[in-house]
Amino acid sequence: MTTKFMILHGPNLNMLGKREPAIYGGQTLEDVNTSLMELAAELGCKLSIFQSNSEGALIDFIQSSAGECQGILINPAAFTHTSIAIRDALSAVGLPVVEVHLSNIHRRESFRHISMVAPVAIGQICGFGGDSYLLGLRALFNNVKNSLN
Ligand code: CA2
Repeated sequence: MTTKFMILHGPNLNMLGKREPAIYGGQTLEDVNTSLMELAAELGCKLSIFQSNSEGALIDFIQSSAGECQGILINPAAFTHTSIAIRDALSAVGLPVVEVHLSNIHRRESFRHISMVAPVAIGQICGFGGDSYLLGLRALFNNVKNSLN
């Protein structure tokens, strides 16, 4: 069976490349998704990609991953810092989770230093722009591959 991962983008990430390039870079979300799909083809895995500005829609998508995929790569965006509901959904599905951020949340405002998701993730990658996602997918892939061995 081909390994499949869920890629989740949280609120406002649909504006990537269109606003605030000094913080989030010039790549659009489509660019990020294209580079993820290229890496997935190289690794030999499948991706299911979803972006929403709505907390409930993100939670529904996370719940739908049970039995459908082997891991979750998520940039919860601002919900990182607020959403116990997203954390609970991730925890409930019991799949390996990698949290990614474009910016280095630890060198920004103090409210961004706290992540509700980090305690239920196997790891967090931040500060590398679109490369955070690619590094995160590699980390998730290796984690799942090694746990199957
Ligand atoms: O650095 C990241 O990836 C963040 O998850 C981005 C979130 C922010 O709230 C987190 O603290 C860190 C914000 C996403 C908003 O994305 C935009 C993209 C372009 C223009 C405006 C917002």
